[in-house]
Amino acid sequence: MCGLVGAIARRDVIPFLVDGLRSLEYRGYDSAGVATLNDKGLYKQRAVGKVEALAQQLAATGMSGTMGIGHTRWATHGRPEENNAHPHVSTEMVAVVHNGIIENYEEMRRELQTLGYEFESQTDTEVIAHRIHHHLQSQHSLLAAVTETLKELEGAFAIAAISNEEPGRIVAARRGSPLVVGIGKEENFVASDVTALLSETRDFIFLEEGDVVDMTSEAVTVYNEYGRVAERPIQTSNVKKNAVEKGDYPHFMLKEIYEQSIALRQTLAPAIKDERLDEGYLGTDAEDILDRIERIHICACGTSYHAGVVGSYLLEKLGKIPCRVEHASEYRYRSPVVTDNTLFLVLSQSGETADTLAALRYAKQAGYAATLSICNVDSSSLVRESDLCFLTHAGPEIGVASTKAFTTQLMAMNIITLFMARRRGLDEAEEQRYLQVLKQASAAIEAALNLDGQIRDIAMSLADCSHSLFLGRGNMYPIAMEGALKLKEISYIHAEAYPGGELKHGPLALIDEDMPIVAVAPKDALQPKMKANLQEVQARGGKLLIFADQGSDFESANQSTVLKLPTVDDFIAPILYTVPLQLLAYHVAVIRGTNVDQPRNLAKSVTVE
Ligand code: HGA
Repeated sequence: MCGLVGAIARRDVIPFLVDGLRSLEYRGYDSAGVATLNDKGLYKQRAVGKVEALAQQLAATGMSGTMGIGHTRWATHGRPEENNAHPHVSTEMVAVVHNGIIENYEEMRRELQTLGYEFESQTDTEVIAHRIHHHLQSQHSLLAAVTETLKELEGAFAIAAISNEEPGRIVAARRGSPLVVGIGKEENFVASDVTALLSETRDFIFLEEGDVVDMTSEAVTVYNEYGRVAERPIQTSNVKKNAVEKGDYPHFMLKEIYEQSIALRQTLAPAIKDERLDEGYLGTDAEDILDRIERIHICACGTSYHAGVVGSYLLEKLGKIPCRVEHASEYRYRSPVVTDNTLFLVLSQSGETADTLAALRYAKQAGYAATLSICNVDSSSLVRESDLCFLTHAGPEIGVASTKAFTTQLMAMNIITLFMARRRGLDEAEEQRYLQVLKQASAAIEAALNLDGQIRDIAMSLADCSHSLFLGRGNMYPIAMEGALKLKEISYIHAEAYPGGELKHGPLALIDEDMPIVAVAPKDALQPKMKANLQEVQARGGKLLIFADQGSDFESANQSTVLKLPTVDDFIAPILYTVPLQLLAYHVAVIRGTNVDQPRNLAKSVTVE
């Protein structure tokens, strides 16, 4: 959340900063700004709203400079107004951009006020600018002033700072929020994410926790948390620039829905070795660790949490291992009891989700047998800090509402389930059968995508409603939760998910002709029960949209519309049934005219608690 970018070169970097912010806009988009140092001194421009508003202002003012920092904001402290937008400036001398939260900002603010500093914003960020300015009075350099300031800050954050006393320098630091340095030729860059830098370089240094980077156009020096020069490898990224472009699709979300078939294939392939699922893919110690595991404890947030719930059903049913799952934001504040030989499993698309990362760090101190992450970003904190990792290969996901990252997490859960199941009686032949089923997931998704036109037509019937219910049973319940989350995230329609059997314990009271019910009801052992639940709805005048499969005997009638998906093995049904729900949410949102890729109040990669 919040994206920051910085550049130092021998050319005008303002156009690059603006483009970089456009790439980072998925992280926050309520206001944006840039600051540069040029012959007129420290100059900043900020605008409320999208980066485009900033771009227009910059074009009008003709601002230029060979170095600068920029920011696109997702407000945590202070409303999205121009005075709260970054960069924040102290005494026309220091400018700062910041991602994260400074937890002790109130006391710092009071202290700075007694020192005579005046505040223009309600942000926690402004204290950083003033503290750096304050330290510059006694320290010999921007690097030293930033380092002193970092000692005083509590919280998780990344910052970049410039000072008009050292116009050829950017100092940036990472503590809890991601930050990457891009290495160019006589120019260097820094950003929250490589996507902002791909137009300029492929060579990156992924900063580690506590790192401070001192950057000129000629040199990059990284200091570790103890203030010592740290050797950090330069890694060459193979992410393609067009992987972060929309191409012919009207929205990233639609592109990413359509990319799922290939993303699933890419996720499965590296986990197979010699025609068998390979535990070594999780890490060198995987076999030993999995041998010792007797329980699994899953933590995640949002969409990843739903993948965790699907995983818990699979792990208990097929993997025969006790498993629990909970929200990462709750976990570490409730004094959890840690049982022996328990694996702590976390899921996060970005690997920087603050709550999940904090849960992992808590768990590492709490006596679990080992930690395992399922993540889409190999350079992320989550991957680096867990003992084992299942890397999904969804490719960059830009739409704020997660799609391909979710279905590839489900694929990872399937594979991990088989790793556990093979220790608990699943024989080789059965495992091979499941592997063949996993290989069919991509084709099944393609068949589901063929329903896109029909789903678009049906979306009209939901577009004017204010509330909706999603129903599922068994492992389709978390898929109903995910469908409801997609709809509310991007269409702003209130959507709630219930297990079908829970309906009569309360929500049935809500049913009338204005409350559409979306049911996920493949032909599985629970379909007869689900059918009975749906009859209870129909008997009360509720309108049904049912996603079933070719083999089931649901038929469209007056009050109900049935869409049929290909029949697949239960094992991959959660992956398949996710797709029509994503398309439904997408088309409803398009009809309602919302900002599909950047829905209000949300941002991707939730790096604040
Ligand atoms: N706390 C700062 C930065 C917000 C942020 O990182 N959001 O994800 C602010 O409110 O401006």
